Amino acid sequence: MNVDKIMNNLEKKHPGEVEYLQAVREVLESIEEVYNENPQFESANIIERIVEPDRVVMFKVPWIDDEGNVRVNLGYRIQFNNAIGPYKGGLRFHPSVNLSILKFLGFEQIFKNALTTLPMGGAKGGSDFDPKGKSNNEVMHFCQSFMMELWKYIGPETDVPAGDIGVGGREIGFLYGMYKRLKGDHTGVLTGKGSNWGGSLIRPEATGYGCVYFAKEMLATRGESFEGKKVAVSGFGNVAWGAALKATELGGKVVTISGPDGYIYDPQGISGKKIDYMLELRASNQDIVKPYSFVFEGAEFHEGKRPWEVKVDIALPCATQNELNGDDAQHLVDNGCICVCEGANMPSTPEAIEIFHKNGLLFSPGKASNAGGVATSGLEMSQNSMKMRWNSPEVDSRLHEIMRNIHEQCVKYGKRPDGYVDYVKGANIAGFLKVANSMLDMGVI
Ligand code: NDP
Ligand code: 2IT
Repeated sequence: MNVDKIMNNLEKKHPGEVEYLQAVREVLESIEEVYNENPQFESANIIERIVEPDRVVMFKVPWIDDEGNVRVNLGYRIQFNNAIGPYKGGLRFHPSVNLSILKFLGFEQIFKNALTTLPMGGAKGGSDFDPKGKSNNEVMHFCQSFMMELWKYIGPETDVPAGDIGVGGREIGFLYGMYKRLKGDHTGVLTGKGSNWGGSLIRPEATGYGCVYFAKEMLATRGESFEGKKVAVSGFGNVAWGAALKATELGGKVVTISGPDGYIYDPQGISGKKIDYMLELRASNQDIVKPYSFVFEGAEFHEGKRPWEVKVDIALPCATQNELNGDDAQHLVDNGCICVCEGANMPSTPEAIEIFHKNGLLFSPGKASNAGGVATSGLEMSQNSMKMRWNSPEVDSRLHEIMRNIHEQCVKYGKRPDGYVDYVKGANIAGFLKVANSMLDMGVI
């Protein structure tokens, strides 16, 4: 495999799709060796078939705001690969959403979902709709209009969307309501549903919990744990919230959260009602963390900065892609950080990852350590199919087991002769082999 040649061709076909090209390059570099050792992949042209989505659905979403103005947003669903199961992945509502970002997320989702051990293919979707400052009614009207188009392409055995940035329980409710009305079915077509109408317990917590369970496994390989460790978390949304809860429960002290406006440093630790307050901040639709510093004494707000300058033992980036660059990584290393475990998708830039690897940090890519969210979505699908409901301990223990299993797969394929585990390589190889071998089994389709 000639990675540069493949990337040059891809760049010609998809110029300027920076995030998508970044995600593809990382996977290709990781799997190069395994790919070359298995000529059957080359003869079936697996690479060209895996880097392009099966299909991209793009549509316009007209809706009317509270002042009576007609607004138009773009809607997308990228069905990337369904070799191992129905298409599965979240919907993101954020003004930055474009084809490149959704293709990178859909591509990552293929390998992430393969790692979960559950039968789910990869997909992603969303819109450039900005929930910031919108009323409940506006969000509802937008979601309803979005679903009026999307419902034609999804189904419990075809494609099962869920939440991501800007899409939480409220939005899933509005989307599901419209699907149910159009189709007349009460099925497991979306995950992250309310627990009264088919949602799984623990799904809201699952991504953050899973990320911390994964970090716990990594730390254990060096005889370490969360007990007494200082933890930097970025973001203040669904994933950051779950990660803060579980890291605190395991004895860690979470000292930061962040938003697009800057970060909060709370030296006393973000625990108990301060974590509950994160939910209020998120629900305010205001896109800022600054108010935290007015509510809790002793907390500092650092405008326009990222939390990676704080001295911590463990970093959990849980906000968005490319939010931790080479300089940030060097700060963490200089401050003695031992573990960086990604809760978001691709938050670390390639330069940052190189610095973590060079300095021997425990580093895990999102596709391994944030897989707990989609894994629990998979458990929601199982419960829906069985028309059953598991209790919280049952779901949590399955989630924990899945995260342990993903960690094992990463160690199996990522352990170097000197004992250092390259979790990026491990995750990419394990995910790739499962999907590529499945594609071989089914012929050229
Ligand atoms: P939320 O919408 O609940 O929260 C996202 C957080 O990131 C918010 O605090 C958001 O603020 C902030 N944010 C968004 N853009 C920026 C930016 N440019 N700079 C700094 N902060 C920013 O989303 P989630 O918690 O669900 O998602 C967070 C990350 O986790 C994403 O990368 C997502 O893909 C990933 N993920 C989510 C899963 C899930 O189950 N929800 C599963 C696996 C991964 P605001 O929105 O107000 O701008
Ligand atoms: O990035 C992700 O894995 C998610 N946003 C969750 C997807 C899902 O289908 O639960």
